[in-house]
Amino acid sequence: MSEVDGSLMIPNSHLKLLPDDYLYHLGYSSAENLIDIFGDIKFVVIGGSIDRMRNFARYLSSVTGDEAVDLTKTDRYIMYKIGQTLSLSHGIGIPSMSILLHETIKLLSYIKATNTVIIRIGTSGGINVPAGSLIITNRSYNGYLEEKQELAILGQKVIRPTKLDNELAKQLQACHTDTKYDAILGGTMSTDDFYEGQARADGVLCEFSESDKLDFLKKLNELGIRNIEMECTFLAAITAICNLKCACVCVTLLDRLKGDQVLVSASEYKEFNERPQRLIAQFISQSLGSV
Ligand code: R2B
Ligand code: URA
Repeated sequence: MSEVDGSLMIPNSHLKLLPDDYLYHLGYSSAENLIDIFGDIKFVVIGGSIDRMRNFARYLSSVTGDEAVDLTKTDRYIMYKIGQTLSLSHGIGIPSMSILLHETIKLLSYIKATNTVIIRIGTSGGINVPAGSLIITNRSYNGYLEEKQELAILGQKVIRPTKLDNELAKQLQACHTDTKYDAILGGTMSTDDFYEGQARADGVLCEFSESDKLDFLKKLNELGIRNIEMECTFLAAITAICNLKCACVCVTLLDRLKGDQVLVSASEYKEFNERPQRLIAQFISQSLGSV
């Protein structure tokens, strides 16, 4: 297997010792004929919310004409198959999303998938951009402003680089046609907390001043960071190791230089959530040659 031929790389040699691998949170086993069910998958689109990913499945189905088939087997994550695309929910934050990614990437390896693209569509807090902007991540930072993903493993800090496919990011940006808002390539900071970790002063705890907060948010701006969310670093790190192309496209719900509270109306929230979906449906249908 090599990077050049688009094969997946799963570095864990222990997996070869398993007679069967039960993907517990997805509810599928390698003992099943996964190729019959998932064999043609080329795109995996993931997002935090169940409703968003169900809506995306239905929307993509309306664009490509492929039926949206509900393949959900557990109460943890939803899974729809729409032709060659899987639409999966991942919950909030890296601990929830990482489980989904481990099991989904193993599933892709069991069907011998090649050249698969994984795209996260989500929401985020913007930095110096109008609410409703689309940010396509080109650099993925953790809360220490490093392009790294950290995890405690066997009592040790394991650090992995975060790397995204900038060609894919540019291809996605080229799919943007709506003139009402911009699709911007920019840095994304991922945090393990929505409140203090994202420099919010409206949580239960807050030990920094308003001016410390603004200094930090301005520092993000100077680094080219355009949004803050809670998953991108792990996505970028694991997909780089496994030789999977990945992208992260998030709509901003507010400009964090102007405040902490997310105050978008229900109708605005719905329309903002549809923005990444429209971009990705356009990209997938273009890639499949169905438009
Ligand atoms: C963006 O929105 C969620 C928190 O509200 C989280 O999943 C994220 O990354
Ligand atoms: N999601 C986040 O993680 N942060 C925000 O500010 C908004 C949505």
